[in-house]
Amino acid sequence: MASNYRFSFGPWNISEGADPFGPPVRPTIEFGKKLAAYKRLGFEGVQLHDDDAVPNVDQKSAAELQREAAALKSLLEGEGLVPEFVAPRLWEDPRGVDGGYTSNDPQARQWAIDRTKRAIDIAAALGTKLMVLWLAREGTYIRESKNAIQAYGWQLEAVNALLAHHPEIQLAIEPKPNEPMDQAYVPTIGHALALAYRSADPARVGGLIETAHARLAGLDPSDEMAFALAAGKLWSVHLNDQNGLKFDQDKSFGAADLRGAYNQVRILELADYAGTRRFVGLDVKTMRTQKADVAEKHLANSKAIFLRLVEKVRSFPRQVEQQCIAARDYEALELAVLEHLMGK
Ligand code: GLO
Ligand code: MG
Repeated sequence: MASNYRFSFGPWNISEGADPFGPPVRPTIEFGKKLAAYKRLGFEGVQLHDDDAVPNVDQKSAAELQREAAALKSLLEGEGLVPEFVAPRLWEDPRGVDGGYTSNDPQARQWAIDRTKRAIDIAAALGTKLMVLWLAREGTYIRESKNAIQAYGWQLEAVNALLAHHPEIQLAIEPKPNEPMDQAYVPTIGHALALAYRSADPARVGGLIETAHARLAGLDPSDEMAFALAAGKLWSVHLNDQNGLKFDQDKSFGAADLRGAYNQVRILELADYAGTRRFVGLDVKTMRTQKADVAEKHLANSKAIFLRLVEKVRSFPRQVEQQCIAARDYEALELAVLEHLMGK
């Protein structure tokens, strides 16, 4: 039944390999060609930035947004694909240089809200209710540059304005503690859900947990997921991996910490996440060294590892778990887990 899971990724997960120290190393693959990869790799869900769905969002009229989003909707339907969510890409626009919703510049704040409303219109035209807010530049490089109390207020105002814009839109906040900013205002799912509960409609604000982001916050991704799951607010995941505290690596799922990956799968299994029909998103990055003709392996491998780990979770001997817990013999439980993972 492992095939119950639905998988998704975004077009940015097939990339040219540029990094802050060097140019692209692989040719650009046009969006239409990327769509073919979804089927080939067994993915059903397409995660979209607003400008992945409709290029040059800011320059388009409302009618153009509708028309282009409707065209994409038919294209996806024709391919048997489902748009999972739309995310406003505020961080690439010069107006969002110092944040959008929390910029000190009132014009920039207004632009950020207006741009996100356009992204909501795109989501509605595509037929998805889910919007992901990765609050990339909502934070500071130096603490003295903003009034953080005021910034939290502005963030709440923005969330409420977005909820008011469309009665059905659901906002999944994707926390990340740093990068590009030194310090982000919503570093963990706890911060995200506090914002949700303070909003005008808490039922429509939840979260998306990314493995690497939790690790960068020094937290365990499966516990972050559990916190959201306990509140019925884990609306998507970005599974990947992270080798310690450094830049956001987006490594293939399980590549750095297999046991941590096992525990993320375990928590999703305990919550019957597959039964919710929500997607398992893989926000993984191709290694820069990977040649163009084998540059999709990070997606294929991450999905394969996920499914192998589903089998591992399901085949773990329950009576051993119960006996060890009853005896409070966690050393024995730990060995049993390690042996199970090693295939004994
Ligand atoms: C970057 C984020 C990014 C978002 C995506 C959707 O660190 O993980 O990939 O998930 O832009 O908003
Ligand atoms: Mg992500």
